[in-house]
Amino acid sequence: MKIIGEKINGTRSRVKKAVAERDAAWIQDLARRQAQAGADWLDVNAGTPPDREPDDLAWLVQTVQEVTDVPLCLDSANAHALAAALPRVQRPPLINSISGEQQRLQDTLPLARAHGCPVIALALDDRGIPGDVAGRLAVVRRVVEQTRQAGLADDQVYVDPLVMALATNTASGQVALDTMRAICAEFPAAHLTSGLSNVSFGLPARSLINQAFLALALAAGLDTAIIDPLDQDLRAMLLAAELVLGRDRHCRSYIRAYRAGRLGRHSQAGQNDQK
Ligand code: THG
Repeated sequence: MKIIGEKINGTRSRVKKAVAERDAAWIQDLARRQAQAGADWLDVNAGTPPDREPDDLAWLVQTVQEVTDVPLCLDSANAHALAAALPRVQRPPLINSISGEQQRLQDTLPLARAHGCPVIALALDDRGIPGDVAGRLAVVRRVVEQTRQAGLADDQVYVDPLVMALATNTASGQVALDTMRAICAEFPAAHLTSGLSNVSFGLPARSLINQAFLALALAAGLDTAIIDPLDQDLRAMLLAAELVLGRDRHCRSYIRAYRAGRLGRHSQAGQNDQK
């Protein structure tokens, strides 16, 4: 599975402060740590009002690129912010995101095409986020029709079924998982991504919930996720789940992580077992 590092997100109060104060060193440390932890992309989300967002996102892009070569995932619903950021990116970014919202499709899809970027496509439209699988699938069908018309191959599209908090609706995990399976079956060439940590908002011991959801989502076809790459327990679960699903040839990644002491307290237990 590919990892999009979630931590540079202006909805987090510490990040919001760093963006407001143009605290480059603090942002760069967060970028470096996620890159070192193996993130495949770094999400950058300014989280500021629409009038500030173009400047703030452009600043984030430049700041992060000064310390890492990891490509960016430009996280904004605002086409003006994306347009300000895109000329500054050094490597093709992932655009996060388009959706079935008419205006957003009209404004953002041409940007993706002009810059040759893959896009994340959300299962929501002008009427909101459909509550059931059939509704989400119908939205995704319409969006994929548009991405195809714009000349984007399906493997340039990362479909996001949208993961909502379990704390507000205990069916939201199941709806997301069923939507993943349906999308996988209908659009086998498209990628499947998710903001995984959304599922645990408002609940205690969040990492545990994220871990359970990650294992189930991998089985449902998830191949990319927006996660905290610094969460060691989550990373250990990812290695174990991929191994169980037969996606780790010769168990190589799992064993390498074990030898490097990256399986946390479980590696200790393992050593004791062998005595
Ligand atoms: N889909 C897509 N993009 C997305 C989301 C999605 N971008 C934003 C969000 N959802 C994914 N990113 C986050 C980032 C942080 C958290 C959750 C999702 C989060 N942070 C904790 C907090 O702020 O309390 C903990 C942060 C910390 O201290 O590390 O929960 O669904 N396409």
